[in-house]
Amino acid sequence: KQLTVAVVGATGAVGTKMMEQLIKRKFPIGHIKFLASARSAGKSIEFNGETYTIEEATPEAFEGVNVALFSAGGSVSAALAPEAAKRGAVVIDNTSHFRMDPEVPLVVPEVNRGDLAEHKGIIANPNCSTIQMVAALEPIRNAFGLTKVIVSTYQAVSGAGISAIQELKAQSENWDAGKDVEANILPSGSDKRHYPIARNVIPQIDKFTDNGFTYEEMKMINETKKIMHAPELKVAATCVRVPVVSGHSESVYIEVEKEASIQEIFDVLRNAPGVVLQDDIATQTYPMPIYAEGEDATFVGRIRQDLDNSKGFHLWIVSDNLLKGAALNSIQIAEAMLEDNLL
Ligand code: A2P
Ligand code: 11C
Repeated sequence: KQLTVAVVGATGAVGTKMMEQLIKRKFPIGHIKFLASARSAGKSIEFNGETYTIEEATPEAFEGVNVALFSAGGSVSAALAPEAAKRGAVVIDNTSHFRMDPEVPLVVPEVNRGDLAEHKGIIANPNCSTIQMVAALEPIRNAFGLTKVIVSTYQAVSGAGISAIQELKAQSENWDAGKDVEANILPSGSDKRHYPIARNVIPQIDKFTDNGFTYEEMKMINETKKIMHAPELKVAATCVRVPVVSGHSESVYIEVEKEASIQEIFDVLRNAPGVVLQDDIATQTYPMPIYAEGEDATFVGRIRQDLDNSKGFHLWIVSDNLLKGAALNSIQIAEAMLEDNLL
């Protein structure tokens, strides 16, 4: 089966990776179109050795499209994903706009692939920091149960888009040259104050909600419960931006239901789909973002049993936020739907 595919936000940090993944994974493409804002319409874009012209994302652009991969911001998805679905496309949306809609499956294929069958035209791809965490925790939950998760993140700037990557680079160069350092993007383009990320860490990702947690923290809390079908699971998150280009890292404390040994946790993770165990303190082996960048897997290491609670474990989880956290998971959703005759 050859499909007509649209990539919405093709010029962006995630859109570019989606294009690479479609080629790398040999997705069965009959036709493909690249959509972005009016600013980019008419410009050229290379895909698989051929040159295409970027089109403006409009409702009509989705006529005849089978799969529409959206990563152009929540407001673009809000306006155009229903238009694409109305025209018969299956939308795989990388923004947060539809994620908590009960009509919209929120899917990490290794965790809740079965939810895809319930789709009504739109499927949501979870937040990057949520995806890598649930990919690592689901096999542990299956084996030992899971009651509590407390996570602190160390998130790369590419999560905030190409402009944030450029800002980190410019700030680093200006620091080194002794020039003024300007901040216009982080922690959140739409918030009042901006801080440098070069030589800094910022304990704010996205804006604050009324309860004092940020939207990014609430995404990790709410999305984890939805994906794992675990409304009773206790989840707390602190999300922090660090001066890394790509690769989100997470320090995660969990409590399981049944007694488990470190060796049993190792065995479960060694056999988990999409997970690579990197844990050998004798050789200082543990996951780090510069080595996760460009890789498909979710890497887990530094696993320790808590010293006060035998059912408590500490883990360090790292993955490329633009790949498993975004583009790769989106394409894996499309592949799963194709295999399950949902496309
Ligand atoms: P454009 O390059 O034309 O602005 P990033 O997350 O890396 O910042 O990328 C955002 C992506 O979303 C880009 O491809 C950008 O296209 C696209 N985009 C932004 N605004 C719109 C819009 N109104 N309609 C369609 N695409 C948009
Ligand atoms: C970040 N996790 O690192 C965010 C980016 O809800 O899809 C992804 C935001 C989202 O800034």
